[in-house]
Amino acid sequence: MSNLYIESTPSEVSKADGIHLLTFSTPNGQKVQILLEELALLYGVEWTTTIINFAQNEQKEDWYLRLNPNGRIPVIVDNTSKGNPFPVIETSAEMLYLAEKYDKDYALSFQDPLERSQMIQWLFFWHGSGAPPYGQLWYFGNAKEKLPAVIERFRTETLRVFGVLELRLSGKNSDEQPREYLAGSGKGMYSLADIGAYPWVAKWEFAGFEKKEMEDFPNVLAWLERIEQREAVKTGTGDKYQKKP
Ligand SMILES: N[C@@H](CCC(=O)N[C@@H](CS)C(=O)NCC(=O)O)C(=O)O
Repeated sequence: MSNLYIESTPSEVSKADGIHLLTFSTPNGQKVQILLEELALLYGVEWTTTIINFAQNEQKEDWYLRLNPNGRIPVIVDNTSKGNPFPVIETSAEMLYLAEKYDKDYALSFQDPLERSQMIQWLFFWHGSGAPPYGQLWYFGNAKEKLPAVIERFRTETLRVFGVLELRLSGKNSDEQPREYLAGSGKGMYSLADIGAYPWVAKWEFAGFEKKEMEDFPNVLAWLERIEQREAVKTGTGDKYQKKP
């Protein structure tokens, strides 16, 4: 047995023999949940899942920190690789890992190096510039102690980032026409770049933004509508990933 697992590791994790996902259905968890559901529909990819108990801070327990020293979800463990089980942390790295392994027809990623670079740019954009202020807005917005200047800072920054997505999708400044998706030539193609940002942006109402504010981003709203209709998106954000009582 590899030293990745210890006595307290749940057996469903240590005994898994394929791809194993450890998640909780937050926007970060949903990125990887959606991608796996897309890969299941496209290629019949199978995996097993452990829903992490946030109420008990399970993601900070010793056994979990062996898989992800950062103590956050999601994590995937690839038990199909040669040698020891291979853990992958950080959502964007997990998505790239899964796409490289399974998306042989480039249905959700790109073969062309420049289009692939665009996909990675927008994936990193959300990972580095979108999720951090949005996550802090979420945290400070729900904190007991209200710090108006802090909330305002992260609120304004999140709106600014929505504006960046709007500029990209509107096609202004770069393309001649609006785009349907963040990466790819012409109108673009649904890819990891969209899956990375979607579950966060889709929660705008929950995060306290108003319809009137969002009307400044018509191309983002149309992009959300386009993506939310996908079967894999419905499953990846749905009941399947709620902890059973
Ligand atoms: N940069 C990380 C962020 C992961 C992250 O922040 N996950 C949150 C849920 S959205 C989490 O595990 N929070 C629990 C905690 O901080 O203890 C990634 O992209 O994987």
